Amino acid sequence: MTSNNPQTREWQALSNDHHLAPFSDFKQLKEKGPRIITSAKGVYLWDSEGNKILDGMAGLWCVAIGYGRDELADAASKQMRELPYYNLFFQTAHPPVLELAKAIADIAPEGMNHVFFTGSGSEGNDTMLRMVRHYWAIKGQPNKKVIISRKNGYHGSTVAGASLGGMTYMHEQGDLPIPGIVHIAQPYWFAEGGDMTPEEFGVWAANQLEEKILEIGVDNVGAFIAEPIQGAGGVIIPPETYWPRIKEILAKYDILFVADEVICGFGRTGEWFGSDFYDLKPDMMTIAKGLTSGYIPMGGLIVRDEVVAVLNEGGDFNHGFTYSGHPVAAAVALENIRIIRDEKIIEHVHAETAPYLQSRLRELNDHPLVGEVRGVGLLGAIELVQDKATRKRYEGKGVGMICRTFCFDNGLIMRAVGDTMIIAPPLVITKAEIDELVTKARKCLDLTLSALQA
Ligand code: PXG
Repeated sequence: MTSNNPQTREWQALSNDHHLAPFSDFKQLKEKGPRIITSAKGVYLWDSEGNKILDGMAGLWCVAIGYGRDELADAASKQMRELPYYNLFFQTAHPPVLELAKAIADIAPEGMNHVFFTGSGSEGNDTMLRMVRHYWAIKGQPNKKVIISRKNGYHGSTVAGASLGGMTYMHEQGDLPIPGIVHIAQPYWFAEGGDMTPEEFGVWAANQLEEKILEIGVDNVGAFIAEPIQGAGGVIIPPETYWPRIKEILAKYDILFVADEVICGFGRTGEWFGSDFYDLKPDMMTIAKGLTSGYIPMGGLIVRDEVVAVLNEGGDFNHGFTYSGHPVAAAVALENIRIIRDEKIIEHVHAETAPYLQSRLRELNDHPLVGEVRGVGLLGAIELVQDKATRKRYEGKGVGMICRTFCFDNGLIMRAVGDTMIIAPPLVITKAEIDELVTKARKCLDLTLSALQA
C-alpha cells in the first residue's frame, strides 16, 4: 500500500525493519507494507489514511460487543490498580477469576460447571489434549490417547493446536501433526458433496467418525474434537443430518466429545454456545475470543462435572500457564459477559439481526458469481463460482483474494478462505449497518466479476 501520509510510511518502515506478522509472507509484506489500523468504534475501524472501514469480521471473530466500550477499559484499569497480577499455582486464587468461573458456569450448558483458564484458544486445546489423556489414565485406560479431529478444522497454532487442526498448509511446516491425532472428512457439502444431496452427505461425513473409531479401536480413542460450525475453514455449516448422526455415534462409544467453541461461543449463533444451537452435550468446550470480546487475551476449557469427578481422583494435573486466569483479563471478561447478558445482545441477535442478516445475504444468490450463500446467526459465507449449477470454481484465478481486495478498498472487511467469502460482524451490528455491509458486498462482487471478464 503506497501512502502519501509520512506517518503511515514511518509505521510501515517499523514493520519492515522489526515486526514478524502472524500467518504472513514476511518478504511480500515488506514490499506492500501493512495497512495500519489506528482506532475503532462500534463496528467501524479507521486506518492511518483516515479510511473508515466496516469490520465484517469482528477483528478475528472476537469483538462481540463492538469496539470502544469504556466499561471494559474501566474494568481493566480498576483491576490493574487493585491486583494487576497474581498466579493460581500454589493454592492461591483471586476474586476476579473465581467470579468469572461462576459466571461462565451460569451460561454454559447444564452440568458444565468448571473452567480451566488459559491465555488463548490454542492453549485451551493444548490443555484439552493433556487433560483428556490424564483423564483416561486415571480411569485405568492409558491407551485411550488418540484424538479424532477433522480435515480443515481449526484448533490453533501451537504444536498441539495446529496438529488438532486439519489445515494441511500448517502441517507441512514443522512436521505436524504430532502422533496420536487423526483427521476425518469435514461436512463441507458445497465443496466435497459431489452427487450426494446435502442430507446424504451429512450422514456420510458423520459416519466417518464411526469408521475411524472402529479402525483405531475404541480402546485407543480418547476424544473427538470439532467446531460446531467450522470458522476459519470457511464458515462451514454442516448439513442438518450431520450433528444428529454424530450424536448417535458419540452415544454408542465411550469417548469424550470436545466442542471447540472459540468462534461459536458467546453468542455468534444467536445462542450462548454453538453446542446450545445444535443441542450437543460436550464433555469439554474450548473458549476464547468472544470471552473478552478480544479486548484482552484469554481462553479456557469448560469441563463437565463427571469429568472433573474423575480428575479429582488423579492427584496433581501438572499443567498451567503463568497467565492462567490473569486477574485483569478475568475482570474484563466478567464485564464483557455482564454487558452481553444485561443488554440482551444474544436475544437481539437471535430475534432481530441474525434473521435480517441471513435474509439480506441470501439476496446475493442472484449474483452471477455466487454459487451458494449460507449462514447461521451472525456467521455468513458466500461461495464464488464460475458455474452455479455444477459448483465449478474459477481455477487458478484467486477470485477470493480479488474480491477481498475490492472489499478492503471499498470500506468493508470481508475475509476470503480460498474462493469462499466469509463474514462474522460484531454482535452489536444494527440493521442499517447490515444494509451497508450487503450493499458493499454486492458492489465488490460486481467489481470482481468485471475484473474476471476484463
Ligand atoms: N479454535 C478455533 C475454533 C479458532 O477459530 C483457535 C482455536 C485458536 O485460538 P487462538 O486464541 O490461539 O488464536 C481459533 C482461532 C482465521 C483465523 O484465519 C482464525 C483463528 C485464529 C487465527 C486466524 O480465520 N481462530
